[in-house]
Amino acid sequence: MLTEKKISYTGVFDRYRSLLNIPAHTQRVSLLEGNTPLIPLPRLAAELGGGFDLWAKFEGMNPTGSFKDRGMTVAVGEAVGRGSRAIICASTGNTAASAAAYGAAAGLRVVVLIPQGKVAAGKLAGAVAYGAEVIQIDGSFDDALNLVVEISQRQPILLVNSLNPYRLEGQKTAAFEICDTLGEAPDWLCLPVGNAGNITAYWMGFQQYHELQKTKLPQILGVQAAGAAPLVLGHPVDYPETVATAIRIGRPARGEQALTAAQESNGRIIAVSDDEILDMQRRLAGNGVWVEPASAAGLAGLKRELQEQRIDVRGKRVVAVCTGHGLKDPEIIARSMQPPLQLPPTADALETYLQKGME
Ligand code: AN7
Repeated sequence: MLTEKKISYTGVFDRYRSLLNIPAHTQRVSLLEGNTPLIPLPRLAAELGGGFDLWAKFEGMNPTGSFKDRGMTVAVGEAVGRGSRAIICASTGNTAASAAAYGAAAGLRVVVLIPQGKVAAGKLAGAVAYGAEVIQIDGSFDDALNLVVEISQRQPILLVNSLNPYRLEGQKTAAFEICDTLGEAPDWLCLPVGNAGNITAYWMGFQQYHELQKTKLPQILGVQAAGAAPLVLGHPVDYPETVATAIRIGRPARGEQALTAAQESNGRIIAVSDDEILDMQRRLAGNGVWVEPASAAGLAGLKRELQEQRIDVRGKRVVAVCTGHGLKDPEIIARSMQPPLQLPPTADALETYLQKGME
């Protein structure tokens, strides 16, 4: 006879509900997001100079392959609770896939606007697979965001970009998880910055946990791509460009809050080149953690700061947030790395090949 086994983990809404600042009408719409691994990276730490502890918070392990699921479970649950029948977002890809999945789980109409030709294949495929209405525009993410903000004010369709405060309420749970795993906050947290919702949410989360449990506060290193670095340049970027399409954003909606988070945490926001991003993507994969390009930006920034001796992490604990899975963007690997070798299907050919590597 089957006995019912107790389910031990049921998602961030159940685990952290009492810490979320959300309306009482918020429903539970969960795909068991969160509870992502904090992976130790001792070899990569040694490559970067050593003498410190390094972990990747691998957010690519969420149900749709990115950190967006933490925010979407709460934003969609709130939408359902208030009686919304439809949700809309602009997206560089991951938000679209996440909104599509949680909207599908809740039985909502989902409309997503994306910049044409600039969304990685795995993200677009996800949005389509989950049944969203995908609309491509001849414009940037920033143009798409302006459109959905305006239309959500005119029509009964709820905005689920990170301007929606409940997205941040969900995303701050990643900070709680890191503190729960390490016992307190790390000394440094590095992460990529695009529309700047995530850095804002982490800072909210670390502050809240510290007030409640004295878990300390990390210094935050936010990292933009050099071709899309409005927070470093100090002005909007009209035509952002970067290989890290997830953070190809020129007018971050929560830019002011990101700057505040960096400043209050005694950290900073810097920019790295596409080459530095791709190099770090390869290094991470070489340690068994394959992330999409944007998700390597945080660590690429750390490497730069260490190299230029602007940061001292000796004896310290550093967590890098790896926001999305490498499977999201298979094309970049085909473009930036060697294609696989082709051999005739014989043992002799294989033997000759293997011996070359052993000489
Ligand atoms: C993998 O999906 O903006 O600074 O529309 O997909 O909170 O915007 C994605 C952003 C980092 C930046 N890493 O986070 C979208 C979108 C990955 C991302 C970011 C994104 P924010």
